[in-house]
Amino acid sequence: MARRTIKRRVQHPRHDDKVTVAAALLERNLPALSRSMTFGKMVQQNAAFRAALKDLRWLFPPLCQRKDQAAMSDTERSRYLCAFSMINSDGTLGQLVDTHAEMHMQHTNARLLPWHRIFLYLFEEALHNYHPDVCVPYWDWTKPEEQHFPDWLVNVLPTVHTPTRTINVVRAPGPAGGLASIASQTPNAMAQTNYGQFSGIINGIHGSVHIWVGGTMSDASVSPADPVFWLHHGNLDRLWWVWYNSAQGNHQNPPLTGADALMDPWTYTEPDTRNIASLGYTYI
Ligand SMILES: [Cu+2]
Repeated sequence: MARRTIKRRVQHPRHDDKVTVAAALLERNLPALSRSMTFGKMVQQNAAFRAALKDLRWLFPPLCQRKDQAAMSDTERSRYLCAFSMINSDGTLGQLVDTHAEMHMQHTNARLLPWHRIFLYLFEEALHNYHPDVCVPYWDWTKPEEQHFPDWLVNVLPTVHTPTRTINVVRAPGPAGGLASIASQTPNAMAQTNYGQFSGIINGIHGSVHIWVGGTMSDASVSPADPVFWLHHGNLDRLWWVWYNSAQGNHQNPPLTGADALMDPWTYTEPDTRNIASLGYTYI
């Protein structure tokens, strides 16, 4: 498959150029992205284009605004599902599912949130190849009105071909009361003043929701094949951002050093995960 000439440029970034460095990291970490690229991204990654077009702000996508799934319009939902099925067809989703099935210590209390922040970011970037306006939605199961499986996803049961397997998504959601009782632990997590304690409780809620959804979601070797995986992790990522910026969180970072701070198999590190704006998104 023809690769774009931009590939060569971004492998040798000028270190004074944050946008190019970010683009190089992205290129190295999700090679499938070089298969297609939006015009806006091409311009962003090319210093000469950027300089020439600096007054054309509309060409540069603003921060991705990640929304509550319950607040999405029908159009936004169908564009998310369209982009999801496109990255399923092009093989990117399958690669992400296989990466999640590997052992990267991504479910320990300290690594759960930063590792999955990068995972969601790479997924969102892949969606942008098809719909630059689509962002990862979040499923806010802390709200009583969202304590059931999202209706618009009930009949979305894709078949995902990974490089090694074929996964047919299935589910068996538990009773609404079960989800409410899992979610009732959230205020306790948010009240913690220590990252490890916060993340430990969040990790428990995380796993319980996976099991509540059941089927594909209850098995970490296949769970990202279910489109709701990304909405569930979107909510965890959002809660982390809220806690981090709260008085209790007080901008504490996960206690990770050395190899533990490398978000393998990618080249991102824990400090790369600290600011969601520098990863190009925000929560609304
Ligand atoms: Cu996971």
